[in-house]
Amino acid sequence: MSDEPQDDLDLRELNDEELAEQIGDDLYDGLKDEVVEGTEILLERGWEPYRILTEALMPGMEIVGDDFRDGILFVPEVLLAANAMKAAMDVLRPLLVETGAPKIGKMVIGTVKGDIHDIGKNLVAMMMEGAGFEVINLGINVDADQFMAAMEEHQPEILGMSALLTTTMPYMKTVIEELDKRGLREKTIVLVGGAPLNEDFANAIGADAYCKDAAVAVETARELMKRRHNIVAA
Ligand code: B1M
Repeated sequence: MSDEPQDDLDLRELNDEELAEQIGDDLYDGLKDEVVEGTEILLERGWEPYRILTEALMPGMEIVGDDFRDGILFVPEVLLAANAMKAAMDVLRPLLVETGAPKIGKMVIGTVKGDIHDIGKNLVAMMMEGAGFEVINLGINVDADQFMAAMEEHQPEILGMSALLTTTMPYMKTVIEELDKRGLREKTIVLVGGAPLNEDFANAIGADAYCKDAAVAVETARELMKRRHNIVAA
């Protein structure tokens, strides 16, 4: 992103704020090793994994998204940035999911049919695991039959769906209708998320909640599980 040659830049010489910004720049440039190194340095300096995600990695990805939209970046560059983001998430994953707590619920999650964006969905999966949920991550391009097979096999309390494209988000409704047909809708908490969604859309398709980010997904899941237990106990 910057015009300066970065060849001999020592990331350790940067202060926290500069390093967070540099990680964003390196992410934009698809420099996987540098993004991983910067992430490790911030961890060594005591940054929480979620802070690294939200203050270093995600701002970088947002600029990638804007420049992709504006025709400044193209798919190959965005793929490199996505790979760098995934490599950093691999470093953070064990820290985000480590929990000795007993499992508090189960969630099946996937990116819907026609859509291959998985970074946000994987982040939600990690944060949910970290919060004590068992997560069955079905991956990308998941159709209604695959969702239903997983619901029947794993019997989760929660179904999570992700969509990043305006063309794929309507498919979430198809999945909810299928859930209904099989008599599973009433007993399932349906959470949806992804950049183009909003609360009105979630209401319109009959989901239980729209989650704007991974932290909200965790809070919402906890809250709806609590309510459900209270109803069952009452
Ligand atoms: Co795509 N892409 N992309 N892309 N891509 C977007 C989404 C786009 C907004 C870029 C743009 O134009 N500005 C645009 C969509 C426009 C639209 O429909 N409105 C777009 C497009 C057009 C496309 C293609 C069609 C491009 C093309 O081929 N011409 C193509 C589609 C392929 C397909 O899916 N069939 C395509 C391809 C790709 C890549 C493969 C290159 C790559 C994906 C790599 C991968 O994921 N493995 C890619 C990327 C990386 C992006 C952007 C730049 C970044 C997405 C991302 O990872 N964000 C994206 C621009 C953007 O969103 N600003 C873009 C970081 C991530 C942490 O955030 O995913 O929003 P996000 O997840 C958040 C929340 O949304 C929420 O929590 C997450 C964490 O806080 N959340 C959930 C998400 N899922 C949830 C599920 C839940 C709860 C919360 O369940 C309970």
